[in-house]
Amino acid sequence: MSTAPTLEAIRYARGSLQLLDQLKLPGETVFMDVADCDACWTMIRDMNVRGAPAIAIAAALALAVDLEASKAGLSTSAEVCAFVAGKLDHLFTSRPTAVNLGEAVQRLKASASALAAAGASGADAAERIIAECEAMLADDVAANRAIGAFGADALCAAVGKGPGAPLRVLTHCNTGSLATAGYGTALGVVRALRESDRLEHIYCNETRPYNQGARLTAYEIAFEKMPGTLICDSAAASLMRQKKVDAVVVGADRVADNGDTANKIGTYNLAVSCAYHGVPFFVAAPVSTLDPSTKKGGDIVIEDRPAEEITHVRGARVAADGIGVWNPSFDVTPGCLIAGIITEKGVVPKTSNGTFEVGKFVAAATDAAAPAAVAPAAAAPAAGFYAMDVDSVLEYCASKPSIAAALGGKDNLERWSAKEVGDGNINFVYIVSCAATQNAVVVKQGLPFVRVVGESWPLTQERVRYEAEALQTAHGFCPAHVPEVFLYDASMSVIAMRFLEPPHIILRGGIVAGATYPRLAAHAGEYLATTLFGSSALAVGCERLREQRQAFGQNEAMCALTEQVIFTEPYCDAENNKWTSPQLDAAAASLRGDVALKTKMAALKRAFATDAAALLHGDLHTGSIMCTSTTTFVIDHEFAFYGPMGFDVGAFLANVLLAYFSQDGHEKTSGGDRSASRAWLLETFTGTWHTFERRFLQLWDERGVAAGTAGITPASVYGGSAGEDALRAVQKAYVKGVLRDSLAFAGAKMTRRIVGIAHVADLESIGDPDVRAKCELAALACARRLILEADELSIDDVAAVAESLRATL
Ligand code: ADP
Ligand code: SR1
Ligand code: MG
Repeated sequence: MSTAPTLEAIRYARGSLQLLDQLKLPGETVFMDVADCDACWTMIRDMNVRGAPAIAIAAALALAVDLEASKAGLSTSAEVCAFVAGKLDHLFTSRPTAVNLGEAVQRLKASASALAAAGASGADAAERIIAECEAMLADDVAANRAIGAFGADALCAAVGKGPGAPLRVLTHCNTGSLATAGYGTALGVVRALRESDRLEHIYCNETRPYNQGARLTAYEIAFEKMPGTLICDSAAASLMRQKKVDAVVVGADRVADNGDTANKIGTYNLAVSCAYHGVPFFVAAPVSTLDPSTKKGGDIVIEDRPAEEITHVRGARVAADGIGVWNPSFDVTPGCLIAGIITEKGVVPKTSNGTFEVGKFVAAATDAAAPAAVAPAAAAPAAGFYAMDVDSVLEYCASKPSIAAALGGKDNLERWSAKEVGDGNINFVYIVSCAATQNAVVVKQGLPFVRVVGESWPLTQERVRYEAEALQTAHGFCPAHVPEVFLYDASMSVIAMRFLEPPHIILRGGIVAGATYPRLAAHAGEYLATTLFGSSALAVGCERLREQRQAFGQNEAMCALTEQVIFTEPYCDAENNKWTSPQLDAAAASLRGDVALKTKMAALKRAFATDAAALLHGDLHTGSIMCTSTTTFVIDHEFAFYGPMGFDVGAFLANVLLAYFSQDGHEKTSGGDRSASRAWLLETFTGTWHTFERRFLQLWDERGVAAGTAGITPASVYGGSAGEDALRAVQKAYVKGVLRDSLAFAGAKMTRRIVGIAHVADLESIGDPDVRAKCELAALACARRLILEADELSIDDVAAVAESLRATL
């Protein structure tokens, strides 16, 4: 056994011993000289060898040194096995937190036991163990290079600056060649970025109190002439605030099953700052540092370091005499603050609740030679995201001044409580209330999947931004019918808004129960007219409309979902479809063969995708409306997009008609007379359209001309009575077009609620399937006419069609 592997392990220091000598602390050797196990134990304990991977390799090489010296005296493999176990058990006590050390100890002990069990000779067993120790060195460098490659790509993808744009990265402690066998873990990622011309700047924290960043990382950076800057640990947040950091990458001493990560003290501060500033925070570590047997960060034992590390600098006391000292060696960063854990087998995927399943990853990584799964970028939650529950939502609210203020301040924190009331298909909704002030807020959180289906249907959390913006825009246009938003938190995918207090209930629920809402048509018409007109070119002009559309974005995922579940699936043999069977089997089959309907559906889908006339709600059914007998509020704008006005109007009308066709079912199954409900629903159907039309044209007259919408409003171009006539003609054609679209979209919406994935309680709550099926067949017949005859029908015609179809029930 030569000393070469040990020197190779510190190849970085080799040419620069003099410089390193100046950097070292009194008594510190900085690099590991050839050592036996006893010396190695001391060097690990005294931090002369630091860095989780380097500790493991140092221990292995120390074992090799001792084994080489003693092998002649070990005549059987059982003796070798006992020798190895004794040395390793002792070495392990030098730094029990270092998971790589434990892993190396277990691995080498297992190899020795296997050799003994296989009846190897003592000499053979000793040689094989020495070879395995030396191989760990080469393996570590190879693993680090793989970490570097995966990490460079992961950081670039998370930062999203675009191909080729270099990154400004911040790191903590030393994770480079001086902490590993070579290349480094987190610093390996930085090296890989640099090697591929993707590093603009590397900042390193000095890493108090032992200053590994200032002494070692800074040394490595300077030695390789990287563009680098040393900062105080306490300057990191300011650097982020000045937008000088694109990403942070650190190493790890131990990663628990849920992704909680123990690393050098100060790491947690960095992660918290990153979450606040929206900077992706990564951990880079070999698979050997992942420790699924430790379930969570709280289970990791943190060692305290000597007080002198803080009270003294180079032997001289700098702290006041008599002061107490707390000097933990590590802290634990919760998995939810970590954007990705980079290993030599790929990036550990994040679960939908924002943490990790490290054990699953390790099992896959150790089973397969190929890299394990890399986290899918599209559905990965933002750094800092975690899925809340009724307890954590309280802490969350306490941390947000705007929410705390809405609850009446934090003085009564202990009297806050929360319940989850989400009854929709997509999200989680908490009502947080204060028993002392009687105030309440609604906190809505979007998870990266469709709630009603589960994690198998991922859904981007970007939708929450769309919802927040659309809610705020709609509130601006129509404050009487849209709740106020207090907060939008991108990293947590949270919207906090006004709680619509009892007796507000979901409109659909009220209708199913037999209630009527005399103000609904007026309120729905007002909401539709003000929001659709206000966001259209009629109000803002063509140029501004284009700017607004671009600024808002596409809400691609939600539009794609709508296209799938409304325009496509009901007319195909799709797995998601469901209907009252066998009663509706024939009707569902005939939809799939209905060429006329399919042709219209293709045109509607095209209009949905291309007619970007106004900012729509995008999902305006009666479950998206809360009301009392005198008030009406529209909520749940997560499907918002710039689309055809008729899509929103049609959605509302469709749901009123579905409610209308369900009334007979309720009458037959639950008793009672629903004739008043039926009459009110038809009045609401026609009344909503009439209110919308009247108010829309009023707004056009009042504001359209003033807004200078030339080309859309001929009066503003031509003036005079000819211009006036032209304006009226344009207006008439415009609203006729909106009605045509509205009826056709209404037909599509009715159909999908009967044969597609998501049904409505109006029909679903009719217990008797035969009765329900009859209502559904009448609604389907009405829907077909709406789709095929949208061009010819007036709103009153449709009411008459509905009445005559209902009479057949
Ligand atoms: P999803 O997007 O999952 O459909 P919703 O926005 O429809 O979620 O909200 C789900 C439920 O939460 C609603 O049906 C309603 O009962 C309740 N809710 C949502 N917003 C409010 C609010 N502002 N005030 C009172 N209750 C609300
Ligand atoms: C997967 S279910 C999708 C439906 O739920 C929402 O409420 C929308 O109506 C959407 O179409
Ligand atoms: Mg919803």
